[in-house]
Amino acid sequence: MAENVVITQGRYLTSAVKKEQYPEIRRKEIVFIGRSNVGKSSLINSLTRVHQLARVSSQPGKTQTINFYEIGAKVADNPERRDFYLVDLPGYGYAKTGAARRRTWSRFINEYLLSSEDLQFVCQLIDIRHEPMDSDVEMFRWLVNHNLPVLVIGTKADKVSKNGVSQGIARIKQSLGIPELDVLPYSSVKNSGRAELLQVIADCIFDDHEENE
Ligand SMILES: Nc1nc2c(ncn2[C@@H]2O[C@H](COP(=O)(O)OP(=O)(O)OP(=O)(O)O)[C@@H](O)[C@H]2O)c(=O)[nH]1
Ligand SMILES: [Mg+2]
Repeated sequence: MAENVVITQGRYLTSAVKKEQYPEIRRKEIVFIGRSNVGKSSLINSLTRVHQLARVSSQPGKTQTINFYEIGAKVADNPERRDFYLVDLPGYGYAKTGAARRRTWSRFINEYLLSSEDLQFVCQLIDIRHEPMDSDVEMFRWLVNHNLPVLVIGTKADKVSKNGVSQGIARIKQSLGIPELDVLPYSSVKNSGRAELLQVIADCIFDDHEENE
């Protein structure tokens, strides 16, 4: 499965804090959301295999704008390349972020999430090692309540044992209150989960159903 989907290019396109700054050329978008430091930017680098495409930091609060990355992908037995956007967001729930800043955050992020017509699904990242925080549960419910499809990803899977991964997934499902939820474990250090996530993305960007309707 790993080589069924190939990323042919990945480059930073633009950053936005308001609508006028979204990319002019419309493409399908897949967005990454999660607490500060959970590993959103690292996952984008792992997925594209473009070193330092998204800026990573051990200090939470690194990403402060909506960052659009233009990605090209091909799938086996299909000569056509498809271009799409991976969208990196600032993290939520950063304790040092003041109330004013949190309000600004929610304003521009909510505006983006609710107004983008090209948004395909939201990858919500939750640290697999810990019990999801209230902010994670609130964000998940908010997305579901706004009919945004969510794929939950358990990050930093390399930091726990195989057993720890299963426990982490069970804990996430329980906290979010959906026992049958699919949670994808991911490690940006080992690139585990990458082939599975690429397949989900490829299924979506090579699906022409909507356009043909
Ligand atoms: N071991 C391990 N460390 C990781 C993994 N993913 C991210 N990290 C580390 O976690 C820290 C935060 O990673 P980022 O990718 O910057 O996190 P972010 O979610 O983009 O953070 P903000 O931009 O602040 O919201 C960095 O020190 C990364 O090296 C992973 O899969 N495994
Ligand atoms: Mg980041």
